[in-house]
Amino acid sequence: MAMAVALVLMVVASLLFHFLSPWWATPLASNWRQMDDTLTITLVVTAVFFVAINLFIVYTLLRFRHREGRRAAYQPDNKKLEHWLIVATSIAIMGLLAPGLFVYAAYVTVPANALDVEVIGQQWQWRFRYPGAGGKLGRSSIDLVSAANPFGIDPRDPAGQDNILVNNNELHLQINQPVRMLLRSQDVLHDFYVPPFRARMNMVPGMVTSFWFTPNKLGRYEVLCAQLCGVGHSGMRGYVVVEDAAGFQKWLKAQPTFAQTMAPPAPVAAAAAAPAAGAATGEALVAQGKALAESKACVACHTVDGSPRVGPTWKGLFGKTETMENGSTATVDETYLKDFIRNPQARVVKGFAPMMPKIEMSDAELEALVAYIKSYGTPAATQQAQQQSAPSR
Ligand SMILES: [Cu+2]
Repeated sequence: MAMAVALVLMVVASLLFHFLSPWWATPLASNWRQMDDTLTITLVVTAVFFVAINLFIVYTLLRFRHREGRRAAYQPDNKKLEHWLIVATSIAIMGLLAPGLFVYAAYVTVPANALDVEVIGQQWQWRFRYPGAGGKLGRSSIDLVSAANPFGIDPRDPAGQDNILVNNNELHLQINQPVRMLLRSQDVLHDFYVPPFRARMNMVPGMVTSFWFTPNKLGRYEVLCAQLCGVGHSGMRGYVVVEDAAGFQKWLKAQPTFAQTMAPPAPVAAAAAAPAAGAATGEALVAQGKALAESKACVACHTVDGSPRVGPTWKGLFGKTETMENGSTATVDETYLKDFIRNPQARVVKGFAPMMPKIEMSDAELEALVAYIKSYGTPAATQQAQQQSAPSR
């Protein structure tokens, strides 16, 4: 009797939880209503069986409960019942699987007018590439990845020269324009997922996977990595901005082409790289470093408020004396930070696991990031460093 009551309570609680739960899907912002419909079908079919099977058990518990003087009947098989069960479960399983096949067929049939956009995942950041005026993405290879060429585009392939590069975590798309997302990973398994689009796909090192969708609602949506890809996984975030055609074209024009990024540094970048810049540039440099710390997901492992996470906090780090795993010590100055970021596995700080990934950064980017870390250093150390560096410049 207690078991029967427990089962009824479990069924009622499950149904109440479903209808009263605050966790509902985000509003749909793409063409994939079919994904939601498929999920609803799955939920309804499994819910009907869940309720029916549990209530059937409750019925048998009550109907065949122990009574004095009554004996159980032995019935080893019942062909008629077996046939019925086979038919019913077959129909239910077909009902569960068939809609998914139709939706998947649509998911892999890309419309002819779809714009190609490449997404590159790396622990724990996103990059994006669009074809330029030539309409083609140039050849790329993991072997060609370097600080100057983080996308690994083949400089000898003419098709890659006009490719538009977005070396941060914000992707822009045009409303009602179908896009085919071409996904690559530079290290481990990742998964590009924007919940309101309902479309996602794993990113597998060594291959290009793809899916398509049409964003149909203006807005700024969060990108998540949906495959556990290391300690910084939860910080692997980005944004997709869906805007009108004019806004999208304007944004796209402001992004550099591959040829431009490979050209000798522009005067602006050179100024940012020069440490002798004035106070205003110093602030801009710190702001640039902050943006980098966010887009490269440094903040997934390093805090700026003193609380420890996977890596050392940046609060009070600059100027501090760090002890290494092998007992040696080192003062955290600009050279130390740059060396560490450039080659994170070369030495191990005591108390921390050697798990920091190598993130390709240009000299200018590294300068900005170090300036940002420095801005959270101990006040005395920062002042000292400024005094030391001032006369020599
Ligand atoms: Cu990831």
